[in-house]
Amino acid sequence: MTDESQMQACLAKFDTNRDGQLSRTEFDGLVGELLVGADGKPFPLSKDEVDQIFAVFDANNDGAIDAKEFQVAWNKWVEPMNHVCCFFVTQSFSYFF
Ligand SMILES: [Ca+2]
Ligand SMILES: [Ca+2]
Repeated sequence: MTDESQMQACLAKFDTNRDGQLSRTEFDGLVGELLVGADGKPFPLSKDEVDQIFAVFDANNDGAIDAKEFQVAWNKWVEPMNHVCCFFVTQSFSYFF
């Protein structure tokens, strides 16, 4: 899997209404699954902290993260956590294929 297809898979997984971008609500799902500690439990982030992370992703401040913004943020700081993402993408894909 290339980095790009991994990114697309992550975006597609959390884009529950399939409009090609992540709303703040959909982002909650991503944070809850992506940002997990070594023990597999989600980091205890407050709503304000998630709001801040969302704001970092949502570069143009329109309240949604489109594929381009997602890619930028991905390259910046999701990729370093690749192992985590790789793990859950593989896990969820194994349900479908
Ligand atoms: Ca969406
Ligand atoms: Ca945006």
